[in-house]
Amino acid sequence: MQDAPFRYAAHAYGWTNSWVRSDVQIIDRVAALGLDAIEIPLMELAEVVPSEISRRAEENGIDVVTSVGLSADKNPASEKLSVRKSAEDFLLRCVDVAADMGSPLLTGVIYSDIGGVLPERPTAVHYERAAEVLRVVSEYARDRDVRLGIEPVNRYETYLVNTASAAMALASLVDDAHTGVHLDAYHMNIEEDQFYAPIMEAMPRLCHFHLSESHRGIPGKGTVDWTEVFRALRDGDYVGYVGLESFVGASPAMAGATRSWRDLAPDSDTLIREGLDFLKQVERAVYDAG
Ligand SMILES: [Mn+2]
Repeated sequence: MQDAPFRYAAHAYGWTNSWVRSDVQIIDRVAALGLDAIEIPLMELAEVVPSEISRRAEENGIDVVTSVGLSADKNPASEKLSVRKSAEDFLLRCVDVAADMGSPLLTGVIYSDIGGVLPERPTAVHYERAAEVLRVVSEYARDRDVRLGIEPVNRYETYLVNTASAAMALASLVDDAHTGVHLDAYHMNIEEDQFYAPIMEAMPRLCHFHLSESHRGIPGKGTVDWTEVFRALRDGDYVGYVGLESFVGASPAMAGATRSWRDLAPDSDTLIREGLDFLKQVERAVYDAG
């Protein structure tokens, strides 16, 4: 039997509506649940104090990774130059904060705003605008040892990148090895034909994977084909982070954008504990069989 080369993370929005400075204590909780890393959201960037977070993570012996979703005033694909410039400035600050807390990753919806609508089908111009911003950010991120990850999300959350192949296309347009792709089973369940092939397609650039269930509840209780997910990660020799991402019900910050209003588990500790148990069982079965 061979150990799967994953480091399991949990997203801090499982325990907070929006990150505030005192949320640094969530790190203790994430470590106590047996995870290897915490995923810190950078939406409330002013409340994120890198030195406090990295110290707390180090004390607990876990890693830090970061992700972000952009608001409409910071949309890299916008027709307005000032909005694209705000996106670039914000993402550069995110890279600095990520690097300052020792995160090797900055992933998420970093190419458009979350929840934005377009009255028409996006064209090559929209992708080129997003790529232009990401090229600048990626080059800067390389100098700071942070890898960018483009996370495709479902059609109700972005008009720009919904699938693994669209993420790969945008990453090729950025044309920087430091720009990777981050997949999420929840979004894949809505947009892809299946799990295995898209994960394999993204594998050359895969830098993070969200192990989110089809309803964002406890992994194992929905319709995601987890065996296929782990089979692809195994066959593609993926090494790196995988993360559990769920949101506190009725949270204005993320539940609003993702429409996760109902209670999907008794509480986040239960979701993580039961989900992690289940996912590690599937992981072991798949790796033992391979
Ligand atoms: Mn995700």
